[in-house]
Amino acid sequence: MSELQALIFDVDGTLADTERDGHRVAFNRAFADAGLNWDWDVDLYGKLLAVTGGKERIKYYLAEFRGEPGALDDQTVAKLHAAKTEHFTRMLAGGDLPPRPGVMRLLDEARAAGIRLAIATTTTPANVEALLAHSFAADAASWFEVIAAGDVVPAKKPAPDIYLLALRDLGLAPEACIALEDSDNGLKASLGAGLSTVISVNAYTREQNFDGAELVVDQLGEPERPSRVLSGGKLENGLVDLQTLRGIAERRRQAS
Ligand code: XBP
Ligand code: MG
Repeated sequence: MSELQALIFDVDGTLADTERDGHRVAFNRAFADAGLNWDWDVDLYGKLLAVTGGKERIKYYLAEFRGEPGALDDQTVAKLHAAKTEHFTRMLAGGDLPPRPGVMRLLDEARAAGIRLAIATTTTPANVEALLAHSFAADAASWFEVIAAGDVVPAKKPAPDIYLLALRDLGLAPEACIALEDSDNGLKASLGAGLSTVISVNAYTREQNFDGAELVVDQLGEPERPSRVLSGGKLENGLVDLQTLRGIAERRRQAS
């Protein structure tokens, strides 16, 4: 089995805290534009996050929270969702959603060390491009060798499909990679693809079940703001860094 060669990042909730003040607000703006008096407040949105993918989430809301399954046809849902994407990417262009602590630090360290980078996400590709360009750097998309996003796979997370696609495009076995996630649905997807996984929780995911993760932290850590480990051992210097991640890969190699 090989040593660590690549990191595969989730986007929403992992690279940046995009859900509460980003996607949620964009959905509500799109609903208002369409003349719908739906309001996804912070609590309700937490419940709606049980389903990944914006179009799927709208349908879930109709079925489970309004008792109107199928009230909007697929084309109408897709149009509503496209308007939401417009709002979301415009918000990102305003620079409103910064990277989570430790993310830029880890990306910089990985790039300097020649560790390959990939993305495996449920979100629409335009959202990933906008987030990387506006919240990271103009050329940040080029840091990632593979960006697997959105509707390119038949089943979204918690299905493993998007991670399997990223692995295929990287040409790597899961043992050579580590996934970085923030949610139970994301963890199910990465574990399903055979990937060791590090979780950085956020306000929406803190209470979820992360059995099977190698490490669960509150955030990836900066020198002036160390990570707090919630489960999975301790960190030498308060940072989820390459040393931490190589250690996880090495332990797996030895256990095999
Ligand atoms: C993220 C999602 C996404 C976003 C919205 O899940 O569930 O649906 O909320 O994106 P993950 P779209 O972080 O596990 O990939 O509206 O573009 O689908
Ligand atoms: Mg996520």
